[in-house]
Amino acid sequence: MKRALITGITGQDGSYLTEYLLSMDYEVHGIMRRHSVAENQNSRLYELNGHIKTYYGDLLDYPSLVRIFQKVQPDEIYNLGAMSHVRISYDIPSFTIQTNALGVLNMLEIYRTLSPHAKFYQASSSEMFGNSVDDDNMQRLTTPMNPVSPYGCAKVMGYNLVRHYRHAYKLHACNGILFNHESPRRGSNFVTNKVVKGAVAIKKGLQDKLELGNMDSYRDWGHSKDYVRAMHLILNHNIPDEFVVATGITHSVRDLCHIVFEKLGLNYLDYVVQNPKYMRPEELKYLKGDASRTREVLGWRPEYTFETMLEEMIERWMKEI
Ligand code: NAP
Ligand code: F7E
Repeated sequence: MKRALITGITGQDGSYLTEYLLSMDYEVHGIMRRHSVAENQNSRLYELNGHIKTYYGDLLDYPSLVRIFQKVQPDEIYNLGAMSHVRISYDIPSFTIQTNALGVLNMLEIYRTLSPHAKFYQASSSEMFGNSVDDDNMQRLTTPMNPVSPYGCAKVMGYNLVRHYRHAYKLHACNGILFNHESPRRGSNFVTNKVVKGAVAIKKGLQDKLELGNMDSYRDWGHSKDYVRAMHLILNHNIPDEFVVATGITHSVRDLCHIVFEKLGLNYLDYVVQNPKYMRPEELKYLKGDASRTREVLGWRPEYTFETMLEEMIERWMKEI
């Protein structure tokens, strides 16, 4: 039985990855932060109670990480823990850089000293590219990284540290550069779930307007369930390496609103208003990822489409609101 250790297990991806690994008979261990409302700290993991082992820890708390590594002795390490909200990273830049960059360094140091034979996956992000776009309007491994947010800057540091540790210490450490991925479990302050939740509340007569920021940025949106399968494939490829995970299809925030409201029989133009509060000091305008190498080398394919993913998200809020 393989033993996996997941940081960020309470998050969107952490919870889906846990379910996926359990379905393959892994023993799953996860690092959880203390939250003042105890019910909130593992709300995405309720159904897995009794099937996983969790430990209080923090990427910035070196002693807790050492203790957990010693106890678990993992075969596979998935470092998904991060301050993952790009707009909020402008508000709390120092915490973001510490968690998303120095947190990776902490993990790598403990990995190389205590579990050097394990495999290490780092949750890298398309936000690292910033506004760099290749001539064919896509981003790929060779696209220059010019981040435009504290979040993106920290992720570039984490990405480079993983490559450096792999080369310097001959470790099986790899990066997945994942483009945006969503699900019914997505935080409701990310744009997809915010739009779906708001549109459903409007449909049910509980809300009049939906306030958004920039509606003219484009994102390559996939489903978290498909992307956690890619994480496992990347980690278990015989050569530790970098891989891009994306759908290769891009939509604007405006398209997103149009599709979601239309599915509910509404016209978004009647309800969506812009509020400068949700604008960013510097916007990443356009993302469209080239995952052709990931498809060819790892045989990865997404199962969800943009539309089936949004339908699943609408279903969640129709039940919940
Ligand atoms: P998420 O739902 O926000 O989950 C983030 C997880 O990190 C949560 O479990 C959170 O714990 C934990 N965390 C935050 N700060 C921590 C700290 N200092 N120490 C330990 N754990 C900490 O994010 P996600 O969508 O699942 O994303 C997973 C990873 O992939 C993140 O690293 C993210 O940056 C990266 N990524 C995401 C996307 C995407 O589109 N979803 C794309 C590319 C890369 P709490 O629940 O206690 O806050
Ligand atoms: O914004 C625009 C916003 O916050 C998407 C993270 O998972 O993916 C995610 O980062 C777009 C941006 O995701 C609102 O300006 C408009 O252009 O859903 P988001 P993100 O910033 O792309 C990357 C790959 C990650 O790695 C991150 O961890 O939507 N937008 N109006 C808005 N965005 C939000 N959140 N709220 C609005 O009201």
